[in-house]
Amino acid sequence: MIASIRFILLFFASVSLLSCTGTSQMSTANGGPTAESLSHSGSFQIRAYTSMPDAPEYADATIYYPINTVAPIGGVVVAPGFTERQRHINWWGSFLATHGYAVLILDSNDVRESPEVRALALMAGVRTLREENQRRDSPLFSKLDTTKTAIMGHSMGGGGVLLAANAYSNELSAAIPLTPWQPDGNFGDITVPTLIIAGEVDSIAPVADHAWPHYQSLATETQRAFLELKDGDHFIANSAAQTTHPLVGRYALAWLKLQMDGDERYRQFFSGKLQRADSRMLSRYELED
Ligand code: 9J3
Repeated sequence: MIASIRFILLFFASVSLLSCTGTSQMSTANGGPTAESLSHSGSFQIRAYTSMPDAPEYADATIYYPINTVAPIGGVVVAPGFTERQRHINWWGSFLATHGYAVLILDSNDVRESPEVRALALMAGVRTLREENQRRDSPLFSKLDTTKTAIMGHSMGGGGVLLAANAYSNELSAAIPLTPWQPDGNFGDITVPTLIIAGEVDSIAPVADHAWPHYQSLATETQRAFLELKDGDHFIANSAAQTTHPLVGRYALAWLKLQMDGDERYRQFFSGKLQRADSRMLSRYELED
């Protein structure tokens, strides 16, 4: 049973690998990133696997990774929201892997568990990635830069991202809450660069009660950005929301490249002409850098 589930997962991973390479849009002739290249799958071929040591803080997990990278790569851990499973957010796994990251997508132990518990699951995912770099039989053995780790999560998973970053910023490189849900959040202890992605008409985690006060509670010294999609609902960053993937994917990817990898070529996507080109699609945009 377990074996057949794994087979199916790997089968779907290789199907998405084919479609990823098929739609691959790389960069300009001079090799620099473009808004277009960040909005679609990258150039790396990817694989996925599920057989890794268990962590008590979460249930199953899948790690997506690029196979033809040379330099050590950064890692990203992604948590789903209330009642959700990996499949609701796993497009981030294939998308970010094609752009050169190892991505662990996790299932919470209980689909109803609180953001506090999801924060612990995210940090356990961070440890799992670091341990995969040490484990001789892991596909990621010796492939990771374990000083580069980001966390992402949807809704209560995004609340988990904020709580985890508030408590463990020194273990992280970047945080990206996706339409986060967390009442009464004060995240003034976050020092890690944080990009909050929100939806204007989110009725499950209304921006005025969640994402916006979260953003305002961040310290002004913290590198931070707030991206609110015009007419966006609670699910703009989920697997099914394909029309919003190019936009949310581009900002999240550029945030990781800039803030986690320190690649200054990606700063151009957060201000000036390239960012203003998105005005029509955004109901609010803030950047403090
Ligand atoms: O994770 C989420 O989508 C939060 C949804 C929610 O309404 O939580 C209330 C219990």
